[in-house]
Amino acid sequence: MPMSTSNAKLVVDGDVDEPASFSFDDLKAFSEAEQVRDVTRFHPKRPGDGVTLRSLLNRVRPRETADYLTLHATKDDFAASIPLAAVLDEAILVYQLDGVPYPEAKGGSFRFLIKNPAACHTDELDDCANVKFVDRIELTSGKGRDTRPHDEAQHEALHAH
Ligand SMILES: Nc1nc2c(c(=O)[nH]1)N[C@H]1C(S)=C(S)[C@@H](COP(=O)(O)O)O[C@H]1N2
Ligand SMILES: [Mo]
Repeated sequence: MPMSTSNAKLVVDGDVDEPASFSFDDLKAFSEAEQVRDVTRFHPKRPGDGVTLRSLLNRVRPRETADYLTLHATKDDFAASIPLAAVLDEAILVYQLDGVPYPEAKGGSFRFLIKNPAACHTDELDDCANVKFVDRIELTSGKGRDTRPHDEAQHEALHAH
């Protein structure tokens, strides 16, 4: 009997040659070189394991025109759109904790994680772009949808609920 299963899928599409979707089992099967074990090395308070953003993109093959990455979370209608070049070697897709699917309480089934984000609303690559409950990564030509807060008042309001 499996210890835990998840039907959740991550779609990676948009300005790519081979749109694809990935399940927990798919990501678990990525090569060891593509895995990022123990992301507390980058974010002490966020445990788990992931795969590199690059390993996902290698499978969908972004087109030359793709220059932004838009992270969508349908669950709470949150989105962040960030320049692709800047995150290509900085981002991780976290998908498991202790060998089972990443818990929703921590932002699962899938959570985007930038290794070294800027403080909230100070930069395009800020902590607010560490999108929880990501179910779609869309490659775009130009900036896509972005619901991140613009100032401290909006940021406090977001964190209040
Ligand atoms: N889906 C989703 N992801 C999100 C948010 C959100 O409201 N919804 N908030 C963002 C903001 S503003 C911050 S600062 C971080 C907070 O991450 P934490 O809850 O792990 O501390 O998540 C980011 N990811
Ligand atoms: Mo934030």
